[in-house]
Amino acid sequence: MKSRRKLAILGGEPAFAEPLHVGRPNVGDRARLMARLNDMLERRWLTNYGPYVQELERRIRDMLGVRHCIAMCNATIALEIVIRALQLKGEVLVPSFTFIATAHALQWQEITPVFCDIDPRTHTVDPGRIEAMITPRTTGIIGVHTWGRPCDVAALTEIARRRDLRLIFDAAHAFGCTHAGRHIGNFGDAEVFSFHATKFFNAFEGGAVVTNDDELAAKIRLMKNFGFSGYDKVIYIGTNGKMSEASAAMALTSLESLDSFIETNRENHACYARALAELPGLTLLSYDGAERSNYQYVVVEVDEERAGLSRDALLEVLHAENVIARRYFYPGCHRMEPYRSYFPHAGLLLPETEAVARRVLVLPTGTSVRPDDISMIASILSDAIANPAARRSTALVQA
Ligand code: T4K
Repeated sequence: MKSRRKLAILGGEPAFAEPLHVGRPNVGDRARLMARLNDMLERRWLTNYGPYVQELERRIRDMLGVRHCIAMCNATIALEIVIRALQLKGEVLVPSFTFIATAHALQWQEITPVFCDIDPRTHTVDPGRIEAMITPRTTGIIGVHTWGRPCDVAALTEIARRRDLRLIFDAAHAFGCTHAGRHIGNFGDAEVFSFHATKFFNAFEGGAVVTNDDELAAKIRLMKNFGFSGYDKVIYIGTNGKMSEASAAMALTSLESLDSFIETNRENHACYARALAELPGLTLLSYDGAERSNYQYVVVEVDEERAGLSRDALLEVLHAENVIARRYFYPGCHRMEPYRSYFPHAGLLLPETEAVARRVLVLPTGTSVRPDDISMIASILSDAIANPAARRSTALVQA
């Protein structure tokens, strides 16, 4: 890793000479990765359910204790395929406080995402509000395990059963996490992981569908390969959702470092907790110590009144110091196109989503962030809060 020169905050230069990004990829053992890529080239088997993809699926299945794992090119296509395989149509309930891919995976297939508000304590969809939004056109619910913190799985499962709806979990953030002692991946009709470069466990680009439903798994497996069931036989409409061997090689290499990535994230999170504890108006979201978590997001909620600065002002300060923090998932899917044109008044039913989206600041973590970086980030925040008028401004924050 390149060393970063750190400069005095009060000087003319940013505190970090090189940007410290949210979403910096973790890279496992490079020699192992290169050896795998070399073998792949020797074999001349580059994609279409090659040996690395098969090994990855087997390992994930064993790790999660789930019957089926189908590796995919990314989580967005994986969501689209699951939605299609479950024959969802009409309306599907989904939180607005999520990455836009969750909503787009529905709208792409002309299914209406009906945005449901979140519980402000958990940032996941509020089951208490779901029922009132079910109409005769509703066919399913997509819960999102935001930040890797599980949804209220029991309540959503009960509603889905009673109202005869299909239940999918967008588990893009939740690889390696458990809920009620079981691995995420075992709940609902199916769950979808993302292995994108910015995830703590990455395959360059990638994702996976996991399910305990044999019939659904068989259908998804064919659908991700154009619907081919044999050399010259197509039995479903399908698409190209296949993971490449190069991605699987990266994923297998990441898997070997999974525990150490999680340990680094956990230590970084604890370090942030100590460093931010005394700062007024900043609350670090915690993970349930009784479950296994991947700690891949460091999420801070900013209380503007107590901090004396808004979330966006703090973001500006951080960007000026080369700390590329993010305000996921601002402003909420319902305020992005095409949804804001389709449902211009959706915000009236989403007060908690709107409030949380204004408060959240995501800070850098992962293997490229060290404890002294975290101390520096905390002093930048502390100085900004102590001297709100003296902050350096930047053009990086977009309207
Ligand atoms: N569902 C949920 C709940 C999700 O959060 C996501 C994805 C999905 C579904 C869909 O999964 P995929 O189809 O992507 O598998 C990033 C990721 O691209 C996206 O995968 C992720 N969620 C989302 C939360 O974050 P952006 O628009 O923020 O990407 P970008 O290009 O701004 O990069 C984020 C940061 O990472 C930047 O500060 C730069 C840094 N970065 C990024 C890459 C790619 C690096 O340092 N190196 C890199 O190679 O969406």
